[in-house]
Amino acid sequence: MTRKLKIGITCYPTLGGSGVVATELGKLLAERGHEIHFITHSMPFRLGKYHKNIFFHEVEVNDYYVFRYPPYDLSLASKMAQVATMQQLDVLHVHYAIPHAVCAYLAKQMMNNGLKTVTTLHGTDITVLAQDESLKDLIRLAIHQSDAVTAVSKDLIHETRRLLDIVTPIDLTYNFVDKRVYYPREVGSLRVDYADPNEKILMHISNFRPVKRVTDVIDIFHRVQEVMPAKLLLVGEGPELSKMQCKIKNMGLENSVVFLGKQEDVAQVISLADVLLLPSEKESFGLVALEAMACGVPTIGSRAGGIPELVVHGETGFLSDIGDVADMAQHVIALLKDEEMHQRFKAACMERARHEFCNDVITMQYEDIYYRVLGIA
Ligand code: GMT
Repeated sequence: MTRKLKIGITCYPTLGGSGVVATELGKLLAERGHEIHFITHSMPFRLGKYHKNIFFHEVEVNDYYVFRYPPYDLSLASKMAQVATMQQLDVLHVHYAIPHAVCAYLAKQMMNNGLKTVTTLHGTDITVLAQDESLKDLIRLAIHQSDAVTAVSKDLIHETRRLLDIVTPIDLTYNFVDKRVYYPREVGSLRVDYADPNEKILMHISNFRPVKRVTDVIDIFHRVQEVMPAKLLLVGEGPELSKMQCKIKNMGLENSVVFLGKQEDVAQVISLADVLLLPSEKESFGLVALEAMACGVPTIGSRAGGIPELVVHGETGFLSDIGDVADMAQHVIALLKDEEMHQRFKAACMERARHEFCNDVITMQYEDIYYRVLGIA
């Protein structure tokens, strides 16, 4: 029997897809018998109830009065080294190069005992941060000092190589969803709270940052609503919220758009939608489109980054050039007017999510990477 491992995981516990993927991966590895130690500043938001084999170590920041900016990164590196020693970790798996991979490198230097580190790149750490010349060398150092580096799409591997001149190997590990959680939920009774029976539901879920192009979401909806009765449900919160509210008011769409705020049970909420809109400027993968896909909801979006690796144009959704809201609206209308095509797309979505982005397969890919860096065949 292959040896069970002790794995430390660090991620942004309260934020976005990278935190979700890291937490779900930890839960799945724990189910497979590995011992998982989350080392983060707060409890990962998807961790939920008690799980066998999972432990949480809180990073406390030292706010000694001379510090104008309390040094979270140094506290994290010390905590990583402390947990690695106490728990005799085999591997530290960090999600995000900055600062987590840099902290892991520091922890490794402190330990000097062969602790292995794996870094998963999620996108923003490369496509946004690596544009900053002052951070480039630091990100490059973090990548080169990791024993293995993975990225969540082919596009992100390509971008990492292009922006940072990285030539060392990067493993492809697509995002995944747990098929026991993500499946089409029965939402008939909930749906009536948001839409009349003859109305279609369009949905967008994100952190409302500029890269998500949330105003495009409203423009697409506006065009669709001129042709067919529809509602737009917006899930999430973020910096573009006020701008969105203004635009909705100016367009007279207040009665057709509902803000649902942040939602815990994404599978339940997504199951309300007829289509998901994802017109992002940048998107290394687009986890939300996979969550929708697994719940049988096609995505209409942009050809940004890794989205085309996930959404098959004309089979599980439709893709247009970034900013081409007229084309995206046309796709929504065509799909929602044709019930046979919509049902075909829904079935293709579930099939693709289950087979191509299956939690079991991707968890085993990560496991293989851990065994490889540890030299265990
Ligand atoms: O998209 C965001 O703003 C959040 C960000 C994150 O750090 O969670 O998402 C990134 O990682 C996700 C998980 O791998 C990917 O699905 C998202 O595409 C990626 N976001 C971007 O590349 C903009």
